[in-house]
Amino acid sequence: MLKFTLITIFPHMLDSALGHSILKKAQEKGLIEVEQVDLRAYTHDRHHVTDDSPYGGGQGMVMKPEPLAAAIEDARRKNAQARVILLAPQGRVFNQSAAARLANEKEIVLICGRYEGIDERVKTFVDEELSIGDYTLTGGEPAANVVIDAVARLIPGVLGNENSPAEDSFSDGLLEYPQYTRPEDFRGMKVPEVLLSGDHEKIAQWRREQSVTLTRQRRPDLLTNSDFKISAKTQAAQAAVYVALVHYPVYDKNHHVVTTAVTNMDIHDISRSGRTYGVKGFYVVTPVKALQKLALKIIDHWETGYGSEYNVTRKQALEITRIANCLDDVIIDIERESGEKPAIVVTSARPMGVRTSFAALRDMLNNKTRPFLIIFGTGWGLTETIISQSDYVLEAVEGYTDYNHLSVRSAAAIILDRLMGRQG
Ligand code: JFT
Repeated sequence: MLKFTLITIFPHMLDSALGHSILKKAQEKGLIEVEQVDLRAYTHDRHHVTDDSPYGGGQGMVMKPEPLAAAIEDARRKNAQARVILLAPQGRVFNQSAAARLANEKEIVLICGRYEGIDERVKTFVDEELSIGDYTLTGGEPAANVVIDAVARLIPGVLGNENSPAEDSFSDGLLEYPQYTRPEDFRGMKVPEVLLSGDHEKIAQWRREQSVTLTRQRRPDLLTNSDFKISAKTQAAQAAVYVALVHYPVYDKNHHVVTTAVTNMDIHDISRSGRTYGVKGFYVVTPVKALQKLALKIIDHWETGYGSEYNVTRKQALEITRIANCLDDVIIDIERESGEKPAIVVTSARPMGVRTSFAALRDMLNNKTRPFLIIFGTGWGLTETIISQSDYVLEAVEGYTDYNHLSVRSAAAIILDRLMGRQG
């Protein structure tokens, strides 16, 4: 049983809201009680005045301290365990976790002011100040209405189904998935096939993906404080991303097509960046057998050899690393693994025509259309042939200087963070 006491100059303002449906039943069942106290009962003048003009001048009126203090003291006398809350635009913003916290109280006193606010000294009589959000109201009553509603529905028995609050929007930090009911076809708009399938596991997965994608698109702020549980969900909703590091064909500094050497540091660092950001596979592309062997030795050492026991995190990173003869083999491998041809994204530090922004590609990855292959060149960059065969040329990573000689492993880390990193 949770008892709310409202202190207000409009003791009937919430009658209608409390007199219907769920909150009405909750009171009938004795799960909550709401008492509305008329602040004017604590005035001693003939006109029951509760407001006065502000010291220092300015427009409007301010709530006088004496009636409010007397009403709070009386409420504390009658409700010994009460938590006294002042609704105020300056209060901490009320959210789902505040609602959950208040649902554990026995007694809550809500002070609802009017006009331009209350005398500052009344704040020493309260336990906390709450605002219901960043918009302006005419007074505290509508805010109290919101607090009562959000808190009451968390009390066991108030909602028919006892475990449904756990499935709400916000309770796991995500927005809720889209809902449908009959008819199956409404004016040409069909209910998503998966919901008709009867496959409960598939339905649960679809809903989770919808929640994550919607939250990323509309309320990314809800994801920033999230834990690893949510980042794993986020991952599930993202397109499969593959990375290729091409050693042939690339240009040398004289614009000749050459094969570059495979380097230990590129393989290690791009593997680790790829593993960090959730890349599905990292392909080291070289037609030179000796260099393939070298790459394999690097991977194998850390995957299965002495290094795998000595450094477990590096083993995990290199698990995504693969060797390929040429880009065509990479594309075939991705198609075999994911069932679809990847969209090809190339990167280049050289100036060129139309480029896709990081934000646009990030959106495409979140909308999970098809797998993506991001190709990085070595030496002086990817050849025109590869660039002309790509679907997207990603914008360049640039500073504000005329010097642009990032190593490919640095560029890869920056680009993966922009496309797949958690954004503060
Ligand atoms: C608003 C409130 C707001 C808001 C208590 C009292 C007077 C009106 C007002 C509005 C702006 C500036 C006074 C209140 C709230 C919110 C709570 C009062 N007003 N000064 N709670 N939650 N978002 N606005 Cl007293």
